[in-house]
Amino acid sequence: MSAPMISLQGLSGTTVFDQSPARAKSGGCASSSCGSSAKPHEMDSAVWEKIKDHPCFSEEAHHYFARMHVAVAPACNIQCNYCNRKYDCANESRPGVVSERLTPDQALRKVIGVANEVPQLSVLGIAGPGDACYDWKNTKATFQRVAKEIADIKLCISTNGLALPDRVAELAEMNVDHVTITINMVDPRIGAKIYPWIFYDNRRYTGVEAATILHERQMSGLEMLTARGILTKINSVMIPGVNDEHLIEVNKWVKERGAFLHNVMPLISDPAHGTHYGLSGQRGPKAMELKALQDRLEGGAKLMRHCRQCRADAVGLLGEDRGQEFTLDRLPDKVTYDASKRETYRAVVARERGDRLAAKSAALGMVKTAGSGKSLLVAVATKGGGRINEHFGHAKEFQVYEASPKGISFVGHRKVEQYCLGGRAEDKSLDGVISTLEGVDIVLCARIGNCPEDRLKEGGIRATEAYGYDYIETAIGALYAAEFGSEPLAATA
Ligand code: CLF
Ligand code: SF4
Repeated sequence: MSAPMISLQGLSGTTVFDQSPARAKSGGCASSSCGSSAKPHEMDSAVWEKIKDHPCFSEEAHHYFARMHVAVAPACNIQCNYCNRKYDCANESRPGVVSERLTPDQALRKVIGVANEVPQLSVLGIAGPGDACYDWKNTKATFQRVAKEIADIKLCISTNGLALPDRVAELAEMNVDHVTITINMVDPRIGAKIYPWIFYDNRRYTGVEAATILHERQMSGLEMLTARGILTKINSVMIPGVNDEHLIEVNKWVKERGAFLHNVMPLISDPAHGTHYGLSGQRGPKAMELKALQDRLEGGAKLMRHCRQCRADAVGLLGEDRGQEFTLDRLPDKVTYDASKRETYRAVVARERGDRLAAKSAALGMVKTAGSGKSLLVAVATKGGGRINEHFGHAKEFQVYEASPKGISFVGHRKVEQYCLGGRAEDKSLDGVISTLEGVDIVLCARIGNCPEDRLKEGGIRATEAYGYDYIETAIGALYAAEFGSEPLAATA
């Protein structure tokens, strides 16, 4: 039986949950145990209510819901060696990207403008461009204005933690349910290699003394949030040779203090960004090094593996970037919130989501009974909705899943340069895609040409469009069963 073909296209702007095989053939290039994936039956219902529409706190939700950031908090109270103040806070966004600074009133106009056009919008985040808890006046004024106009939007904040203990009471009062703290160390001697200075209590501290204060404030802020039932996500930047091994200890500490998720992100280090690490040749980890560390962390604090290190003015589903459609000069001077598109979208998603959950459960059963101890790494081209609905040549990223007797887990994503641009395929980009997909066994996409399929094969990676428009887990379950000797599932649940 085929999965129902619900069209969300009219509601989702430029993001298309395209489920039509007919469309697929007509265009395009011719040539875990992850805690954030947990479902209602696997967790406390109050917690599920908090995360079910949050694309960062729930892997499952990130297939359907979008966040936006407003850059209202430029001031920062520490220096990180991976940050250049010319750009935005690299704790929660890619370095090298500068966003449009907004006043709280401008931010409100932008949020309403986006909410009227992007029905997937569920979360407003403030992630800088400096530190949201230090630049508190702007952060608070923005949250208050937005909450008054759009009562059901979730408020989310990201901070380095130094000023956090002073803000916890007000965060709770404003119903901010989701807080991210960047914690890169619990040993100040390691901290001194990451933070050259902090500014605290009207003076500047350096070295181990600075890192000790930062560490104590971070732990205290985390404990205070846990005590109030506010969900916390810990972001850690993986810096090879500096804190990579140490993040195992960090994971233990934050788990003990009630962190909901731990998100280990790769250091992005480029001399062009002018950061200390970029200029001194400190490298970031490779995709497989990051995955190996995340695998070692399984069993500790639950991991987030679907972070996209998005822009500080990001708008849209994780992995897509619609920020440039909503710059101030493109917004009307006066905007009035219209809830209708978001409400209709939610009703459609509720139905689609239930159907996908049933399909996933059937696929998991198949994988677990396949009788093989082996694992399969699968890269999926998707535009959202939990389906294989993107052409190979149009993909800007692949979502990576691992199937094993333990189940089917989302284990990360790999960003790539789009291979096919306007019908023209770039050989150089294809080389890059093949090298980025290192370690992957099979690529699933809605459409792929003979040429890239053959080139992938030469690189030891199989690719197929046979499961185009199916649910991701359904296809992986069928593949795994076919691969390891059990009866394959039907192509759709
Ligand atoms: Fe923004 Fe961060 Fe809130 Fe999400 S992002 S403040 S928790 S709404 Fe999400 Fe972007 Fe990763 Fe951040 S994908 S960088 S984890
Ligand atoms: Fe830069 Fe953010 Fe670190 Fe401040 S907290 S120095 S803005 S990366």
